[in-house]
Amino acid sequence: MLVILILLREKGFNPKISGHPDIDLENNISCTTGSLGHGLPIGVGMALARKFKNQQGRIFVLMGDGECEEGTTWESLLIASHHKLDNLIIIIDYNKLQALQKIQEVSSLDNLKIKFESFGCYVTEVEGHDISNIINALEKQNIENQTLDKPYVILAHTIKGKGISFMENDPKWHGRRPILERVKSAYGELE
Ligand SMILES: Cc1ncc(C[n+]2csc(CCOP(=O)(O)OP(=O)(O)O)c2C)c(N)n1
Ligand SMILES: [Mg+2]
Repeated sequence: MLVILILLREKGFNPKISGHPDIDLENNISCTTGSLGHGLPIGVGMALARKFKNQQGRIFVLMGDGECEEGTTWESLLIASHHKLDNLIIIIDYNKLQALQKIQEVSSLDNLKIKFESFGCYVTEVEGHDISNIINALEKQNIENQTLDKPYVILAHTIKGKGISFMENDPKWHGRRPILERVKSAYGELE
């Protein structure tokens, strides 16, 4: 969530940096999604509207793996595959953690690829830390998905806190604020 706010700032917008993006049309945030499970249904509605209006363009939804536990995910996918929304791209941050716990300990998602496929999606898996992997997967969708008539899911395998040794894969950093010393060492590691 925070990453999206920071990227918007890089693009010249000035969203309020808080825990979650709140609706703020001036700064290009058209919906509030801090409550998990809302982004995909909204994205499905946008993609469907484009189909109805014969509009070009794709809708991108970035979700957490823990977020997939929300029932709205699977309700939305029923609609998305029924309407053959091949203009919908869903990128899953597949870090196997949800806030302060391991997903496996809370409510196992088992094989997420098979789950998405069984809900009528085309699924590809990538290592999610190299942006070129995501770009390749998106280009592949452009070329190969034309005839699939399905939503396209990119399962991006990631490590939470990647690149900062004391944070990597440690769920306690989900919402904890590091002291200044640690911020400095994190900047050092990220160069
Ligand atoms: C509807 C709803 N329930 C609970 C929460 C509290 N919550 C915030 S983040 C989170 C875990 C989300 O897991 P994931 O999507 O995997 O994100 P990650 O922790 O990997 O960043 C939870 C349960 C919330 N924001 N919205
Ligand atoms: Mg997660």
